[in-house]
Amino acid sequence: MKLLILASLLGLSLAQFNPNTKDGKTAIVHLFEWRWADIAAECERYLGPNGFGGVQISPPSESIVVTNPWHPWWQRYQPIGYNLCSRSGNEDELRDMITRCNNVGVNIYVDAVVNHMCGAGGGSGTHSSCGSYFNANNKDFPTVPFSNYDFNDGKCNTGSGNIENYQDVNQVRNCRLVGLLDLALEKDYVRGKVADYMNKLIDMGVAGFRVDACKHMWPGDLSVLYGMLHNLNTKWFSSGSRPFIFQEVIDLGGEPITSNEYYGIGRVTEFKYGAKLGNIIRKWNGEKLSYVKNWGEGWGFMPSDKALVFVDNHDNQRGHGAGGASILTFWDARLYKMAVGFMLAHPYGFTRVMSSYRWDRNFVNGQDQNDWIGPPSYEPFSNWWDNGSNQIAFSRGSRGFIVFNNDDWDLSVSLSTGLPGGTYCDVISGQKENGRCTGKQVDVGGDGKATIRISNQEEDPFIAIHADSKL
Ligand code: AAO
Repeated sequence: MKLLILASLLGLSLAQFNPNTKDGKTAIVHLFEWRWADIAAECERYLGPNGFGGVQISPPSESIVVTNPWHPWWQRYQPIGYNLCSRSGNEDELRDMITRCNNVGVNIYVDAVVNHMCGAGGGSGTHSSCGSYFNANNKDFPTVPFSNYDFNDGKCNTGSGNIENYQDVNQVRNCRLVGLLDLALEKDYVRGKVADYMNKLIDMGVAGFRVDACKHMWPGDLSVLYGMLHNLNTKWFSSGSRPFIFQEVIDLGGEPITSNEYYGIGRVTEFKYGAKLGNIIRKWNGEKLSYVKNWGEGWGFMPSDKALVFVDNHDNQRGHGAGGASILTFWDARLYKMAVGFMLAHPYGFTRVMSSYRWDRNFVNGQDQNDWIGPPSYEPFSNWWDNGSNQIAFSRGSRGFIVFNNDDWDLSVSLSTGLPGGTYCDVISGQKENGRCTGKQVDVGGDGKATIRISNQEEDPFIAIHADSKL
């Protein structure tokens, strides 16, 4: 009897390590910032037929909408509530995607941002992805609702209220990560609201979660939260299946918080994997490919059945998070393909492939000024400017910018173009030919601004520049 109870307890707790993939598939792909409708089509057209076990999707929860910089990818890591609309699509599109992917044997794993809400400086208003009102100044998030009582600030002991020192465990878990309002997950009420959000997704058919920023939450609180989650939807999963949990904890050594505090309650991201593999394939620090003979635990990684592994992730492919310069990305295509091939072939860990988008990098002192750029699928009408008369300008996201002067006087003004810094060819007065511009040139600064001059005497009193007219 005792043995039976022990077995069932173990069974319960072990279940969330199981990715629930069909036919024992061992790899998933992160479709970073993809739209739900596109993911549904990708599941049917490519991922299902080609043996992918699942997709990690970008956070589906309602987030703040940031306009400076313009709609950065990272705005989705600042929830203002748990309504299900984002720039990837609305709730109906999300449900349709989950259904269609499940129907072709491809699981959906949700990136759950539950450590915090938006940044403390997020302001108040309806600048959110479903248009819901919130007020970051007094920590009021009415759609959940969360209020001032639901945050950790009283327990944080740093002057700034932010995490200042990763060597202090209390700071890391009770203070604000880069200014993000830190939820008090120790409160039953807060856990209940977070569990409701995750359970709604489970009932819709998702197979599990990437849990964001777990280093910043107490493992005990997370354990209770995971225990509150429903079993998976029996339309697609066998009865009693538990949601797969993989927790983002960056542990490259040197800090008091370590991965092993978390792998009792779910899998954990193994960041050492990509950092070391990058060194090996780049042949840095005297590393050689032949050294991977004992790849895995032999390299000081966590146990294989606890690890979620990847060559790069959405943070470190653009200089956020951790891992350093050795991380291989699509920018080093030849080496990157070898690294991904090695990862998929090797038995260590449960593997995640990265699928992202290209953006124009702009390095100033080794820092990419464009590390914020959002996905190309989303090119809204933006950066509107007018002089109250007959001069106007606007951009299409970060892809194109146009200015008109239909006044009887000159236009001369500095404007935000939404475009990455660089020199662009105006495609009204000329065009880009063999890398040169046959018309006017427009210089866009690192801050996206350009000084525009259009005389009212010109034959065509307007200017248009776009991503492909960059010189
Ligand atoms: C944005 C703005 C901020 C602004 C904030 C609030 O950029 O300027 O203050 O809004 O208004 C993403 C972006 C952030 C963005 C945020 C919210 O990356 O730039 O902030 O959305 O919009 C830590 C966490 C880890 C986190 C990582 C980025 O531990 O959880 O920072 N990753 C996740 C997501 C990520 C997201 C968030 C969390 C927030 O994947 O996309 O942020 O939801 C050390 C620590 C790590 C720590 C890093 C970076 O790493 O160990 O725990 O990660 O520092 O601070 C060596 C060491 C390595 C060390 C590294 C860097 O490699 O070995 O341990 O150096 O020092």
